[in-house]
Amino acid sequence: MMVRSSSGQYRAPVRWQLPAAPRAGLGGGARRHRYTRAVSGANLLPVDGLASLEEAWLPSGEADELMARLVDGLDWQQEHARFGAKVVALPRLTAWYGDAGYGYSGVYHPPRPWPPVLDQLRSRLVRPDLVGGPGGRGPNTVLVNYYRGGQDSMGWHSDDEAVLGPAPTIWSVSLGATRRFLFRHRASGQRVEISLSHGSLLVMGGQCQHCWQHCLPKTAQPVGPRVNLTFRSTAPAADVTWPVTGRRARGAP
Ligand SMILES: O=C(O)CCC(=O)C(=O)O
Repeated sequence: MMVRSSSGQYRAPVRWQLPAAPRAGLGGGARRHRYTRAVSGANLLPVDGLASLEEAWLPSGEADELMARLVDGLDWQQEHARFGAKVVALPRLTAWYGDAGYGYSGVYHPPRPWPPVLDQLRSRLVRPDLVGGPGGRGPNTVLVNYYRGGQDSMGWHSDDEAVLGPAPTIWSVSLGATRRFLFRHRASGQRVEISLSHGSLLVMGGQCQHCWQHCLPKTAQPVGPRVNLTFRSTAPAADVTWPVTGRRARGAP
């Protein structure tokens, strides 16, 4: 397991080895690691993928202002997804912008011009020291999710559509209420739990999307609204040449 350092070199992570306590109910020897603190630059995943978290990526004043602008200014949509014969309203509002389209669970977002505020944010994500940072190629699309309260959520899924490439990098910026975010290893069921707070940046890369799923569970706690932006490097569907592995069931309530 290697992590990219600020000098661009790869090194072994040193801080993710927390005690692994067996938990009842997860089955198959699955284990849960809890992270109470972000470790910038270190890999949060014990195997098969990269994920790094910077808690105060945006200063809180800037994050407050950005949240207010996005909540008021974006063109939020209530999407409906198809799961077999069932059509369900997704438990969140969404907006999509960028140079390519994107589809999942029967939802399709066509390409849409960047609002300047999101284009500026995107340009700040092109940093060689971010885990999974793509030698110069930054994000060209963003999916924005608006969670109005604790009952809004995102179900288990991976961002592994062919248009995201064989080793997708996902840059995830969170604003507003702090929420739990879980990873689950597809083969072993092992889980990793983190908290995504106001102004944080989570970067997922390497084989993370192929070997792990992730979700944002509902909570019974009274929590305020939250906006999450997942910036992606998305190829036009016509340009996709790698094998399609995508298995998608995002957002089931
Ligand atoms: O809101 C989040 O933190 C998760 C978003 C997510 O998983 C996605 O958009 O694919």
